[in-house]
Amino acid sequence: MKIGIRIVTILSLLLAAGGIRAEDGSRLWLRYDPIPDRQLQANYAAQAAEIVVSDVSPTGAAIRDELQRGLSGLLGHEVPVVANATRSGAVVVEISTNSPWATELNPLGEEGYLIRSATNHGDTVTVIASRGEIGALYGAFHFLRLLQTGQGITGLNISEKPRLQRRMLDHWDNLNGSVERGYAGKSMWKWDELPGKIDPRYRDYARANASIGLNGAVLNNVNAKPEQLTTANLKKAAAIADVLRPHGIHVYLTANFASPKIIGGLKTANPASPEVQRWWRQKADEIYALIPDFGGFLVKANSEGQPGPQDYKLTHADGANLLAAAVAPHGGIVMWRAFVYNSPKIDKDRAKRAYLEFKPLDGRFATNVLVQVKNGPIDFQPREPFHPLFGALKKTSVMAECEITQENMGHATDIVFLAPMWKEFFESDTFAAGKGTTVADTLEASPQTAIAGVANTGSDTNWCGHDFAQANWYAFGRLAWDSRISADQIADEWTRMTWGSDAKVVATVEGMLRGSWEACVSYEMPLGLHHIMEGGGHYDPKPGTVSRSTPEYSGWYYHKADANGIGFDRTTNGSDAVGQYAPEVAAHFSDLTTCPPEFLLWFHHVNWDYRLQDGNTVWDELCFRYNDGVEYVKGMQAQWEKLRGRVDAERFAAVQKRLEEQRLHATKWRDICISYFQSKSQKPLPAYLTKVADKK
Ligand code: GCW
Repeated sequence: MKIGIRIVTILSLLLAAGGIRAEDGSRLWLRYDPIPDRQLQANYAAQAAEIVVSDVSPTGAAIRDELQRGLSGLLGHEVPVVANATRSGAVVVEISTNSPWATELNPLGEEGYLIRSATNHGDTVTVIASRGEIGALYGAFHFLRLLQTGQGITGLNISEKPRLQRRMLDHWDNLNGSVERGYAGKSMWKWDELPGKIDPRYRDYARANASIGLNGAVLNNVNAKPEQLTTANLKKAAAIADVLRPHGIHVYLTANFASPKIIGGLKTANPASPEVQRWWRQKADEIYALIPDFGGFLVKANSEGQPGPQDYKLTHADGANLLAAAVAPHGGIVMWRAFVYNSPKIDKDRAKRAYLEFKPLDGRFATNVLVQVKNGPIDFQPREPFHPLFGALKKTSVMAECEITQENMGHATDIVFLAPMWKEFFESDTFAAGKGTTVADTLEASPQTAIAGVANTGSDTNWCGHDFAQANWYAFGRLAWDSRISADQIADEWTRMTWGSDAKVVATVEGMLRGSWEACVSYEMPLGLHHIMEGGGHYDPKPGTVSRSTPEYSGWYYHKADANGIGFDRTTNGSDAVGQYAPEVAAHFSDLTTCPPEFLLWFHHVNWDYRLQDGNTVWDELCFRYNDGVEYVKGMQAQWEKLRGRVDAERFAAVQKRLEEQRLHATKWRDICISYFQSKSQKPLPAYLTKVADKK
C-alpha cells in the first residue's frame, strides 16, 4: 500500500517536472499551473509577494481565496495573505467609495475597477481598487490573467468597466436533468439533491463566470415547466443563488405564461384578470423573499407551442407588462423573447415575422422589460445577417441573445470558435442613427442593457463536452463585458490560460481557432445558405426535405434550389425582408454588386451560372467552399498531430478523437449537400470533387 502511494507520488512529481500533467479539462481556463519560465516566474514573485484583502464579506473571502490559489499556483509557492502591506510586492485589494482615486473610480461603477502600480511608504505595490466588491473580484481575476498570459505586471494603469449592465448565461436545463441542445452531459443543476446538497461545482461555475465578467444565470429552459415556480423548486433555486451570490451572479428564472392556471389553480392566465395579476405579484414576492437579489424572468411566449398573451387575443407587450408589474417593486426585470415565427399569416417569409410582430409594439413595453432578440432573424444558423429589430425599436430596451452551445455547428464534436461570428454581429452597421451605428452601439444605447448567451455547460468533467468548446464560453463572457475586444486577443488569452504558453502550442491552437467558424460555415451552409440541417438533432444535413404543413421545418423552403438556380429572394422582387432594415442596409444587401457573397443566397435567388466577383459561377463557388471547409478540418488534424507530447496526453487524445469525428461530419455535409444540389443544377462536379464522388 505504502509503496503504491510512493510510486504514484513519484510518478506525479515526474509528470509535473516535465510540465505535462494529465488533465481532464475540469479547471477550465483557471488552471494556475506553475509558470514554466523560471525567470518570468521570479519576476512575478517579486511583484506578487503577499496579498492584502481587508474586506470581510463573502466576496472579500472569494477574492482572497482566488488570489491565493492563483498566485500560489502560478508562482509555485504559497503566497501569504497578510493584514497590512508589509513589503514591496504586496497586492492590495481596496474596496471603497472614498478612496484616493474616487474621481477615477466613480465613473467605473460598482463593477468597474482600477489596477495600478503604486508606492506605499517607499514600497512598490499593486492596488486593485473598486467602488464595489464585485468590481474588486473582477479586478483580481484580471490581475491573475496578466500572469496567466505572460504579460508585464509593473507600471500597471488599467481601468475597466463593463459596457452592458447584465451579462448572463441562459441555461436550457430541465428539472428532469436533461438539457435542451446540451452536449455536455446532464444538467449541472442537481434539482433532485437540492436544496440539501450543494454540488461543489456550483462554486466553480460561479468562479468561471466571474473570471470573465458574467453576472447572471437563467437557471432553466425557456421551454419552461410551470413547476419551476413552485415553492419547493424556488427553494432549490434559492440554494443555488446563495452559492453564486458572492461571485456576483444573479439568478433569473424562466416563467411559463400559463403558470397561474397550471400551478396556481386559477381558471385563466389572462393578463387582464385581476386574479392573475395578483398571482404573479404574490409569486414575485415569494421569490424575492427567498432570493432577495433575484434578477427577474425570461419568457418565451406564443412561440413553438409555448402559451402566451395571444392565447387571450392580447399582445406580447400586454404579456410582458403583466410580469414586469409583478417584479418592478423589487427592482426586477422581464426579458421577453422576440423569437416568434409560428404564424404564416403574418408573412410567408419566416425571417420577417418577429419584426412584424414587435415593431408595432415599440413604446408599449414597461421600462423594466427588455425584448430579447436572437442575433439573426432565423434561428442561430452558422451565419446570419443581423436581426432587423436591432436599431428598429427606438422606445424599447433591446438585448441580444447569442448561442454558445453549438446546436447547428457540430454540437460538442466540431471545433468552431464563435468569437469571429459574434464580432461580425456586433460590428454590423444598422444605420439606426446614421452610418456607423453598429449593433453593439444599439445594445449599449438601450435604456436597460443586457446580453445573454445560451450556455454550453453540463455535468461533463470538462464542462462543455469538448475542451475547445470552453473557448466559446470564455469568448462570450469577454465580449459581453466588452464587445470591442478582438477575437484574436480572446483566442490568445484563452489559449495561454487553457493550454499553456509554449510558443508552438499557442501558435497552433490560435491558428486552428481562427478560421474554424468560417470553415464550419463552408462545410455546412456556405454563401448564405441556412436551415438545411436535419430537423431533430440539427447535426446532420438534410437539404432535400419539402413539407406542405410546416414548410419552415424543411430545407427546400430556405434554399429553393431547382434546375435554374438557388437562394431565397428577399429583395423587393421577393419577400422584401430587406425592407425591414434601414434603407442603406437594404440597398447594400439588395444590390448584387454590393451584397457580400457570405449572404448571397440569404437575400438572392440566382442562376447556377451567376458569376460572383471572384469570377466563379455560384455552382463552382458552392463546390469550392464545401470542399474548402473539409480541407480546413484536415488541416486542423495535421496541426494538432504536431502538438503530440507538447500538451498533456489526456486532452491531446480527446481532441484528436473529436477532430476525426469532425472530419467525418464535415465530409458528410459536403457530400450530401453537393450531391443534392447537383441533382438540381445538373452541373459537372469540379475535378477535386469527382475523385471524392468516385470514392463513395
Ligand atoms: O431553434 C430552436 C431550438 C429549440 C429552442 C428554440 C428557442 C429552447 O431548436 O430547441 O428551444 O430554438 O430558442 O426557443
